Amino acid sequence: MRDGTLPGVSESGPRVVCHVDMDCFYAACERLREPALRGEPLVVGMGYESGETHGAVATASYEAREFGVESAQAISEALDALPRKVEAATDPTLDVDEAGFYRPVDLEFYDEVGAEVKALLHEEGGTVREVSIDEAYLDVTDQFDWDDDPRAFGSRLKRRIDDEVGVTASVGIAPSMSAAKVASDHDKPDGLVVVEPGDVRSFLAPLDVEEVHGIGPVTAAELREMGIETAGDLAAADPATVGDRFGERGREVQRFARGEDDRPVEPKGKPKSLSRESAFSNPTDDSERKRERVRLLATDVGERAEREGALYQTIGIKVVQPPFDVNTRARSLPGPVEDADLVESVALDLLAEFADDRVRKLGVRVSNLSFTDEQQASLTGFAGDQGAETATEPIDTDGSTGNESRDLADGQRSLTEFE
Ligand code: DCP
Ligand code: MG
Repeated sequence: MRDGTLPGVSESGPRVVCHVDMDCFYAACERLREPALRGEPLVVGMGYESGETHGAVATASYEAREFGVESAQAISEALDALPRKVEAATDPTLDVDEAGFYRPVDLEFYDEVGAEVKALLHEEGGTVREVSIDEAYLDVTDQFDWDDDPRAFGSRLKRRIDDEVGVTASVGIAPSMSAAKVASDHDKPDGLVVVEPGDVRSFLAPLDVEEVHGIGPVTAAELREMGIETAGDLAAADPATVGDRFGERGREVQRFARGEDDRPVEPKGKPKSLSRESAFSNPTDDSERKRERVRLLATDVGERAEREGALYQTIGIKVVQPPFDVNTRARSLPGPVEDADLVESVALDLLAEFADDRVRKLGVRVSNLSFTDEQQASLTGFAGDQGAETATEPIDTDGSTGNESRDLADGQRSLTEFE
């Protein structure tokens, strides 16, 4: 950056960065092949099977969210809030209008739909950073500048996604990645929020600090304890205090809160590890519940590795005991494998040590990756960006560790270092 240049402003003027995030993505995909589900409360469950009560909510349509159903909830809990239509139809104590539809996750199909959206973004000619199955950044500075009509560009992009793929996206357009990300989330679903270069800080200022890119619920709670409730409070806080408490990443999110973010939109490299974590709504020492959760996580990680063409030589787990005691265990294999059953059995084996312990959160990870198909690996990111937290690393932003992790618990993703 040249002296006297505003952050996010290159020699050619402020960048035009779009963040695209699909609305209730898995549910939108289900509606694509089953149009009767449109407008209905719809829950997509991971580890869920038709008619059963096990598994966890991957996503819920906005209609289902009105009943209090949310990502990472146990399906049994979701069913209490929103019974199945079929059951409501035969049970006189239930109201069919207050019931919904449940479908199991079909990642392969969602991946295809996600890839269609990404292909369309690539066609726009800018630089695309694919972040997850339903999310990407697009830098169109070379195609477009702020004197053109960014809102018209965003509308056209949304219309294309809707017409050509059949799902709705929320789009944020701003001069930086972090501001574009907040903008796309600001008016979901079907949102289009444009934040002009001079307006970033004032746009962010009134927002809850948790909405700042890279801040998850745990950090937000800590910040609130320090009297920092809004992005504006964080922007105005003493950088030394923030730095002492949260380290370099704390300073980075403070810069985001100030609208300072020079990170270029770069195409995504290959991950170094793949992981998934999930918190219990209440800590549990029930060994079968823990095993069941690890099975779900292992299946998900195994499937993702398969889709990304990743072989792994290390399988690990993470066990968080209340309040924030993070334990990791890993086992190395003699050579690289792609074997989802092995991920499950090794993960369960590693979990045995914690069979009697109270546990708040569990994670499964494969690492030491090699790729069978490099092309595919870079095209189909499932998880990735930022947000989720661990006690050891209270603030997480999309850095360059290359460790992709999805947090089933709080619906955010992270590049959390596992060890
Ligand atoms: N997902 C998941 N578990 C979570 C969060 C998400 O399996 N804890 C899956 C299902 C989502 C998809 O990832 O459809 C995309 O995640 P988002 O956080 O973008 O959530 P949605 O697209 O479902 O909803 P929104 O409209 O809020 O973006
Ligand atoms: Mg989404």
